[in-house]
Amino acid sequence: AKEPVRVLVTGAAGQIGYALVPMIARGVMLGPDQPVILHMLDIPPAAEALNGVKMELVDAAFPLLKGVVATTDVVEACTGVNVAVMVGGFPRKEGMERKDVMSKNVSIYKSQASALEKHAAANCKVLVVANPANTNALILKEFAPSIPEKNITCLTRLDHNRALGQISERLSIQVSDVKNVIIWGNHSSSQYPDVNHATVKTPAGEKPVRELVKDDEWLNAEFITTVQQRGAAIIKARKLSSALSAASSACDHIRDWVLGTPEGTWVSMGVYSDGSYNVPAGLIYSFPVTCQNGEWKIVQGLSIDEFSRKKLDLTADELSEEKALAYSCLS
Ligand code: NAX
Repeated sequence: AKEPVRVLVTGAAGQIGYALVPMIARGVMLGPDQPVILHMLDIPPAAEALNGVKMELVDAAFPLLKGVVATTDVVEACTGVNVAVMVGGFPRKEGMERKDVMSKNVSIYKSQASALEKHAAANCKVLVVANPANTNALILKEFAPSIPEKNITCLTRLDHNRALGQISERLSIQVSDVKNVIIWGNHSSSQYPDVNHATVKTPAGEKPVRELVKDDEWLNAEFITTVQQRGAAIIKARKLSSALSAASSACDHIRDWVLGTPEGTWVSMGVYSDGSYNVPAGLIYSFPVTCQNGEWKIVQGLSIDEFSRKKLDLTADELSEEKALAYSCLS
């Protein structure tokens, strides 16, 4: 039998946490034959609720779940973890300045970075979900210098999946027949959902999405804003932000990273930029990646037209600004 993998979920008493931990315990993240031990962290005001989640995990009698640690102690939470999904953060409340929210999250991610660096298992893979996701991941990277930068990522898979969903709805086809959309840049409304290399599986072989949709005007405008604004549309409808889709996408992100992407398929992940596609190095930026043997690689050589170039640069500019704001919170 396989050794259990220890998976940390921070902010586990929150709404994404509540959707995510049962998925992990059922094997959705790491596979149906991989036992797991869940480490759940939240803050003291949520300790009782966190304990309630632990009780439900016990009650669900998940065969793969070999243990549960529920704690408000960040060191206990981080000790020995192989995968860390960082969902906890400080939300933006009405009337708050961007700088104040940033400053709260910078201090959270700084201290959690040190705890992970000192206490997580070697080669721990980190996924930051909490917003501002790219910049929280960057802060985590800066304050955990001994964790290899390739091990620190942020979630843009939800945006990627939203783009697949929009194409499948538009064409009335199975979502699993659409692939290779790209989310470039920030997990914010400046992201660029790109369909220029996306394809659809048809009985006559793979066809470009543009050829099948036959409506460049829709693809260049409404499609993009729908994906960019989807989070806000969910809040409007549910009076709560996306949770089940965020949890499911976080599982997709880790599963593909650990177990690999299918041949000929790429996914979007926020990763540390090496300057590919002239994106400034030193930002956590969402790129198309393939994964093999537990490592991601940025897909190279895709053509970028002028329309796309502007959009790649715009979202990079926003991330550079966020980075500067985050650094100004450190001093
Ligand atoms: P909730 O407010 O329901 O849950 C957040 C939880 O984090 C709370 O239980 C809170 O007590 C806890 N927390 C706060 N500070 C903490 C700390 N220092 N250590 C540990 N836990 C802490 O929010 P939820 O809806 O679950 O969303 C969580 C985060 O995901 C938010 O930052 C949200 O903006 C972000 N999202 C990111 C998405 C993405 O695609 N990257 C999509 C969904 C979501 O909006």
